[in-house]
Amino acid sequence: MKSISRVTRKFIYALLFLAPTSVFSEASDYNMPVGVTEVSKEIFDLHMLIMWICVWIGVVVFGIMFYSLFKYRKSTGAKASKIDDHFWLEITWTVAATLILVGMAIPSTTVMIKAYDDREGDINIMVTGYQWKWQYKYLEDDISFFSNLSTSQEQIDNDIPKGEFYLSEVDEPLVIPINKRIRFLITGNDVIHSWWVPDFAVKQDAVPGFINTAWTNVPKPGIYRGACTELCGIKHAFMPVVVRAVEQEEYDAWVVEKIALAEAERLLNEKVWTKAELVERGEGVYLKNCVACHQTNGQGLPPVFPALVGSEIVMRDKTRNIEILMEGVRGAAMQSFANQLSEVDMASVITYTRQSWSNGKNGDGEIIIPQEIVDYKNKVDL
Ligand code: HEC
Ligand SMILES: [Cu+2]
Repeated sequence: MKSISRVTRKFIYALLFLAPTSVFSEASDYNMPVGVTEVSKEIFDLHMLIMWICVWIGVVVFGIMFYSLFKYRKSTGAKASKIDDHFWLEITWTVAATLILVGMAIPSTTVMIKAYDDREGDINIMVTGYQWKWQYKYLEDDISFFSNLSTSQEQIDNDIPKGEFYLSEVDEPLVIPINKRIRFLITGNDVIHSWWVPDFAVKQDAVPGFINTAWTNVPKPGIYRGACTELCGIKHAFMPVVVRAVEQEEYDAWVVEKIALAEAERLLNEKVWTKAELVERGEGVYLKNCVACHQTNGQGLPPVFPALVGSEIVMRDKTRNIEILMEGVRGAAMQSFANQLSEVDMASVITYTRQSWSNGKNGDGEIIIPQEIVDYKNKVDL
């Protein structure tokens, strides 16, 4: 190898040994994250093992190939030899390849069986993907809520600097206790989404009509962030996953508080509401649930998302207005909000759209009180 300078030779060594080592080290930004759970660590180790096997196969195969190309090149007078077949050589490379494949299949199957174990968890949580948010239902505790993106529109529009967790923050994260087996039952409400938390090595498609499972057991408290990883419409990038893993006591306290809050919410149905109170509450509900499509100013994005400003239904057809919100519109992005909003929130968001912008002035001005939503639910037996 006299013709290759020392520098070039060093460079080739660096490429062969150092580059993969640094790229594939645990700390590298270019590598897969290691994660925090046992399964995620095993998946990482498996990935490294298979990666190195591939790297070395590549080194050997390309090494022999380039060496032969160089050594036996035509300009040095090399003559091609004529070999038809070679019994033992062929047996050897078939057996060697089979052994390598089986050697890879054993550790990967072991890890996969563990990752896809769908036995019941200590806590079982139903995860439902909606356009564009996640719903979490704790099956044992009867807790259910939505997790919405909380990054402000100003940040998205570049009107103010972006925060540290830009597009990776939500109003209400999923809360789970550490050191417990948590099983997720994952499905979709409208289109296919995918629930992904890299630190748990959990990534599972959320398919309408099917329930896929995943599980985790998080050893250390912390906030873990992920995202929807199935292209699910224009706001696909706006439905992050945030999981808060806490100590058992903190989790128990959270459960008690959530149940109390839900009860307080139910009691609000009996309160006598004024128009101003409904509108004020409704604005918050609207900003959280409706602006993605109908926009803050109620103008929508026609022709796909209709304007609520000047809508006949919103201004004058109370019955249909309630019905649309409760049932959704089949085949359109307008989903049913019956299970997403409490009766109070439903009444106030409808009232808000009826009173806001120019609708209050031009419409019939009627408000909707929570009891009307309760009555609707009783009538159609939701
Ligand atoms: C994911 C997008 C999306 C979200 C979120 C959404 N809507 Fe809609 N909405 C639509 C679409 C699309 C239609 C048109 C449906 C059709 O008739 O084809 C619609 C129609 C409506 C209509 C009927 C308007 C008319 O004149 O026909 C009302 C009222 C309405 N939405 C209110 C709301 C309210 C209130 C919210 C929040 C609680 C909301 N929507 C959230 C997409 C959305
Ligand atoms: Cu999605």
